[in-house]
Amino acid sequence: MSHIAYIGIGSNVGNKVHQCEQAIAEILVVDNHRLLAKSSLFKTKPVGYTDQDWFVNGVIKIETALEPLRLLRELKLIETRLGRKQTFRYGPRVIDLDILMFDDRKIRTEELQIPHPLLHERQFVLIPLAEIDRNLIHPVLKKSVGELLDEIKEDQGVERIETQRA
Ligand code: PH2
Ligand code: MG
Ligand code: MG
Repeated sequence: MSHIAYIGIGSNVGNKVHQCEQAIAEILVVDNHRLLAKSSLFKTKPVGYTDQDWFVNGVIKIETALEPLRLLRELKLIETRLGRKQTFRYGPRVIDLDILMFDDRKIRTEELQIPHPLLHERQFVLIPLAEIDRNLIHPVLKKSVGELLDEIKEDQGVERIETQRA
């Protein structure tokens, strides 16, 4: 069985763009993973804990044969390989790989929450996600990514990085 997963990518320590690109490359060498779409990368203001450096964020859409928990474990392995150390919640990270959506599954366990529970509040997720799939429906909120984005009134500080191919 193959599945569709959207993965959020973020970095705010070291060579941020390079680490995001490296993480994408590593995700794609996992068996049976196929890239379906890749957003631009964005320079984004930190959300949650604000006393830290700005982030680079992006989103990819992949086809995967893995079940969500297996995919999560692969992503954790890649985070560790790229040098992520445990800090504090919302704190600085070399790389962060989050499963944003997985088919139209709803999962709420200690280890894994899908859709990502903060996705709808965060322009650094919704803007790249909308670039890929503005009509994607959030299976819990039953609204499209475009609608969720339009509901956020404030500017959270998300700027497309211009030096890349669209
Ligand atoms: N990740 C967080 C907390 N805050 N802010 C931005 N701009 N980008 C992130 O990826 C991010 C964040 C926790 O995962
Ligand atoms: Mg995260
Ligand atoms: Mg994470």
